[in-house]
Amino acid sequence: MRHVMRISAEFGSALLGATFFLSAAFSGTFAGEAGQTHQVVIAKFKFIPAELTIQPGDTVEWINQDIAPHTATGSDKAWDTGRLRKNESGAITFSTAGQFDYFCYFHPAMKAVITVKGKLE
Ligand SMILES: [Cu+2]
Repeated sequence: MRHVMRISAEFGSALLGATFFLSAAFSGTFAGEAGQTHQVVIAKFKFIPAELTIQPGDTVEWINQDIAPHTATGSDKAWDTGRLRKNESGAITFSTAGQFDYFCYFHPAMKAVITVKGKLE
């Protein structure tokens, strides 16, 4: 089962993501509501906030403020921002409800969770 859709690992691809949301909204996927974007900062080897609750169709954007590279990688490896160097960001859109535990591929002790509310389809 596919839970998420990767949009981009590069901040510069944000336009592509915006285009996706626009077309999705017009096709009725989100009942006319475009998803919101939530930011998670990675700093001092922590995801901030470590717990985040969002709605289906919302996007989470991770921004790495550390010198060390990090990732946000689903615990089941179903999704991954890829390697984020300092000041790089990566975005993942979550389209189905559920609890999505994740970690940093380079530093597995770094853990956090995204909870996607809403009805299961
Ligand atoms: Cu890391």
